[in-house]
Amino acid sequence: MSDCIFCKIVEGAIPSSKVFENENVLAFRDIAPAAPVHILIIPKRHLSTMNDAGPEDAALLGELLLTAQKLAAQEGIAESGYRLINNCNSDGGQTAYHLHVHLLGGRPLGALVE
Ligand code: IU
Repeated sequence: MSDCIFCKIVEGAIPSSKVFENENVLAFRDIAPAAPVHILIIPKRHLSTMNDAGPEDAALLGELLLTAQKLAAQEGIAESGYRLINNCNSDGGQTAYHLHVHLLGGRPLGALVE
């Protein structure tokens, strides 16, 4: 999508601190980290929210989670623990409308919801 910042990051038009990339998935460090490790894992193909994923995206959604698992190990937080978050739409706290999974860790994380 032409006005999507994460699509521009995928295209390389906007720089990012990239930690992983393959043909389907990109992962980069969040610009406003909420924890020592804060990585966003996104599909390269534009999906605005979790609501836009269908059965045809099952493998892609699995790849996002398995990428997060791999990056947690790479970042050294697999054993101490981490949290994966997807915020969907306004009540979910979504601000960037390109589907993404947050990988957070490196410190004890507090309550699940405020
Ligand atoms: P949310 O789940 O949509 O609320 O999260 C969006 C995240 O994207 C948020 O943590 C931002 O700091 C982050 N982010 C980014 O890393 N780079 C950007 O250019 C923009 C947002 I815009």
